[in-house]
Amino acid sequence: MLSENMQKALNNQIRMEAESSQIYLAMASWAEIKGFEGIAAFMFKQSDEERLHMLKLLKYVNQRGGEAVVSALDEPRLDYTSFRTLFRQLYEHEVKVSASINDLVDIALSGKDYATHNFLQWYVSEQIEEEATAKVILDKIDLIGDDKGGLYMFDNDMKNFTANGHNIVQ
Ligand code: OFO
Repeated sequence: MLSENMQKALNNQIRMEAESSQIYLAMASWAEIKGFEGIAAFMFKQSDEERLHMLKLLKYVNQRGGEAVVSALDEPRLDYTSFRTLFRQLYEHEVKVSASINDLVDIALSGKDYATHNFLQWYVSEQIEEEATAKVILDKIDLIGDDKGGLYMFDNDMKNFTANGHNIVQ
């Protein structure tokens, strides 16, 4: 059985993952409108993954005798000035998610909830990967700047990257 405290924290994370999915979806739609198919494909896929992160948590809460909450979400407020600003926000968002997962681990440990601690290890590893991916992409886009040719090639790279799975981080 989950403690009240743990359940509340997990429910907050459910909301955070759902909002992550919305953020990626908004970014995907923007990139699609701009004609950047590769970036859009990457963002659509990330959005789906975040939804799965949300579902995994929701099912865990219910499975442990708790009650998962499906709450209203904030509309993503993003700065679409450039791809650089977009990817910077993405990276910063993932860093925020990692901090939130770490807080959950803390709560699990201090409440001696070893089952939840064990469950959360999947998220800890996932966040290492997601943060690293976002950082590599951000570094690449920082190099390209606003060069149109560079962006076109980057979009193509993203297309292959999404089609071949996540192996941009070596
Ligand atoms: Fe990328 O955030 Fe989920 O875990």
